[in-house]
This record gives sequence, C-alpha cells and structure tokens, in this order.
Amino acid sequence: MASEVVLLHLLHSPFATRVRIALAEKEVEFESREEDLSNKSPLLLKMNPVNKQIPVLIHKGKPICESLIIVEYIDEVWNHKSPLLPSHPYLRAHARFWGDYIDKKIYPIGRMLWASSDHEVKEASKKELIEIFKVLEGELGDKPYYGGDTFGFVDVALIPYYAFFHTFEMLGNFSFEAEFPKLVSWAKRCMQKTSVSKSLCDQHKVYEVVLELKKKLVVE
Ligand code: GS8
Repeated sequence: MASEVVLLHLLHSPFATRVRIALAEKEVEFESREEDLSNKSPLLLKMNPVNKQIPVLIHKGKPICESLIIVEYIDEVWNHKSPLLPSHPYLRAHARFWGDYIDKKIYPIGRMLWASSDHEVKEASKKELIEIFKVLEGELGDKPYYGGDTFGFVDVALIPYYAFFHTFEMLGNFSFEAEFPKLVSWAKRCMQKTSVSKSLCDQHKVYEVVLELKKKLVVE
C-alpha cells in the first residue's frame, strides 16, 4: 500500500460518495480500491474490524471509518482550501445535527421502501420518506446551499442521495420535481460542481443496482 491516501469504497454507496466528494473538494489524490461486499478484502477486514463496512479512508496507513467522521477528518487535515464545516462552534453543531438527521433517516427508511415486500410497510416508509424530504427542504429554505452561500458539510452529507432520487420515485410513485422543487434546484446546483458530478453514480445505474439487490432479497 504505497499511496498516502487509499479509499476502500463502492461506486454506488452514498456513504462512499460523500468521501469522494470531500477528497475532490480538497483536490486530494487517492488510490481507489473498490470492494466486493460479498467477498470483503482482508484489507477491509483489517482496517474496519468493528463494522467491516465501506467507506474506509486509509491515511498514511491508518484507517478512519464512518463517512461523516471521514469527511470531518478530511476537512481538518486538508484545511488549505474549501472549508466544509463552518468555523463558528454553533454553526458547526448545527451542521452536525443535520448530518446526523440525514444519517438516521434517509438510508434506513429508504431501505425499507425497497427491501420490504409488505405493502403496508412500503406505504408507511414512502410517507415517512416524503416527510423527511419536506423537513430537509424546509431547512434549505431559499439558501443556495445548506450552510448559506457556499457548498459545505450538510451538502456533502445529503447530495449523494440525489443519485437515489429516481429509485425513490420509481418505488414510491412520487415526483421530486413536483413535491420538492427547491431540493431539486439545490441538487442541480450541487451537480454543477465537478467534485460532485464526478463522484455521483448515475440515477438509472443506482436503480438497476437496487433492483438487483431486491431480487436477491426475494430469493434468499
Ligand atoms: C454506513 C456504511 C455502510 O452502510 C457510514 O460510513 O456512514 N454509517 C456508515 N456501508 C455499507 C455499504 S453502503 O450500502 C457496507 O459496507 N455494508 C457491508 C456490510 O454491512 O456488511
């Protein structure tokens, strides 16, 4: 492992996407190692023995785990440009609150929407997901980005889910454009940044991956 910065990741993972965006914002070169989660590499098991999950950032041979913790680490270590967290303690706490909200809500509820075969569970998760995006659109308000005028921590936490919008629409039978126009404008604004557009997976590709996973769940 000769490189100073190595990323164990997966292209369609929203958690890994956060890390790729943060590294791109800071213009940090890294060695990319994509994992096969059905056959985890010895390196992944060694570097994240507790959760055995991607993403893992390996910096000078030392692992950092958990996507939002990794994003904070990147922001602190490569602090010469594009600050992601605000400098004021209150604003930092506020940004971390929203990062935590996104983590606790979107993936767990979104997963229920595609993984459950129970109609009632699906309907309940769809309703809850819509409520979550309503809250997130409310927090954005009329600001260009979550932190104000510049792209920052909460944007990094949330924008990877833009790749899942098509999947949520297909499985939940609703339209982001119709329900959450401000959120869609924000996402398009973020996508104008190369750091974001080059890090996100295509929405249709993500849908294909989710359908494949769904099939496997039904068979098993
Ligand atoms: C979640 C990482 C995760 O779920 C973070 O980094 O923010 N809280 C963590 N990683 C998944 C892939 S993304 O779908 C993973 O590695 N799963 C493998 C497993 O759980 O065995």
